[in-house]
Amino acid sequence: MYCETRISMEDFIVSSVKDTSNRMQLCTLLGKTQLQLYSAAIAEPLDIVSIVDSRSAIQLEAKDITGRKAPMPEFESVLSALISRIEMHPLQKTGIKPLDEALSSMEEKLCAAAKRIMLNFISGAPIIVRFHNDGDGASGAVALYKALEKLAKETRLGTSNCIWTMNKGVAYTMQSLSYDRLRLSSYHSVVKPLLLMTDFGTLEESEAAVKSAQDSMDIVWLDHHPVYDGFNRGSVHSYINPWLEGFSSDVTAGALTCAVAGKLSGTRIKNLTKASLLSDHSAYAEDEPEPSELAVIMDAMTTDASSRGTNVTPKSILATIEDESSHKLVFTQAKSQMDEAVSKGMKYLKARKAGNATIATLDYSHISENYYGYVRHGRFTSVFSDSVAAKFGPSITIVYNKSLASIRVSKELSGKLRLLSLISEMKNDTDYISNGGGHNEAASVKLEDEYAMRDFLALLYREIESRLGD
Ligand SMILES: [Mn+2]
Repeated sequence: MYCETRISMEDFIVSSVKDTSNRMQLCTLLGKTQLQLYSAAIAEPLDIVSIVDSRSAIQLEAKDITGRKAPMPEFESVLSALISRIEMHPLQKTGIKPLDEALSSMEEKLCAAAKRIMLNFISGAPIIVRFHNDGDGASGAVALYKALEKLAKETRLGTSNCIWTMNKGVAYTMQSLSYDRLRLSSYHSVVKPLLLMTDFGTLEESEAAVKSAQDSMDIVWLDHHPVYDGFNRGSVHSYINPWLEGFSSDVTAGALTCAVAGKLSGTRIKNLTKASLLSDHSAYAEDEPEPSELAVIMDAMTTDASSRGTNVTPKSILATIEDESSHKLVFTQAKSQMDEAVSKGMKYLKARKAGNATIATLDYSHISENYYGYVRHGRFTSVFSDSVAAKFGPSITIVYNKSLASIRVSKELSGKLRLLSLISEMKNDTDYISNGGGHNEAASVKLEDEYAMRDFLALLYREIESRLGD
């Protein structure tokens, strides 16, 4: 009788503990398999627990905790044995040749990022996913969410260690960091917590917070914004940016993140990848019905949440996408608002020539009072610039709103104009630009106050004319 019990007895190592609101702990245990159990007793990372029958165990009891601690090498070998059973999936093709080539040249780095995520997933250590509040950021987050849900089913683990946050704005700030630290305080794990950032953060404002975050978290960072002079990826665990790999912003952060999600679980990512291209006006974007609707819905939901100051999760985005009537409602409303705003903008724009190109300028006050939600300054400028290009050909679209100017440059002009360097020269030569940045095809400039806009525009026209003239 005693012998039988010993045969079925199994040792597990506590790899992660999450405090829950009902004074129970949720423990992730690693042994011959991975297991999650609630515990009324206090367990700590690296505790060895003995569970008589792991299949029928529903709760960890005080008597299960042996009082012995696992040495770190033993924990590591148990974890790596479990992970080696899960194979990485092959890189999925999107069918867009230059994009597939870019992604496959980055495959090794994407795979390393996926493996780093897997480490936390299997060991129950927390993963904070922060995504930029637009369709590109959201597409990557939705793909990752689907991938981790699928993995959870396959490994019989839960996803309570995954924390989803829409990042309002383009920086990882000290405030973001202190919020993340607060949320990590209810977890105790052997493996270091992980912060995954997608589609934002490559700017000087993030430096301090990224640097101090690394005491308590590893960072996997997928971005496609141009790196600035003096950018130092430092000791960030994985920083993947097409600009450092010989490509440009056309390879979206969503495409990178979808590729990582596909590697993790084989979840289908084609339409989400295409939606990210459309949302960010990538040169690889193709107008297909399903991805276009996805892009509009993700743009609309993230914008709406931003304007209300609330969070939107990949789970709620998926729920909207998958429910036929909400899908239709969100899409049609967003689309018709934008169409109306754009045709109004086309009436009020002022056009001038610069070499063979057209500069179209619009005062956003003609638009802003009448539209809420999906129609926002930056996104309006992107959609509006498509209509401007359709009417005038190669063009530069400037939409200004009080002290903020949003600028779009047709692809065929962007190499010659080099918008980012133009903005930084103007910033050095004048005293009214507080900051500016983005991509060479899409950027924004913030002035010290709205009264400087006339001077700014006059100088900008001259600079554009001189660069495009010769
Ligand atoms: Mn983006």
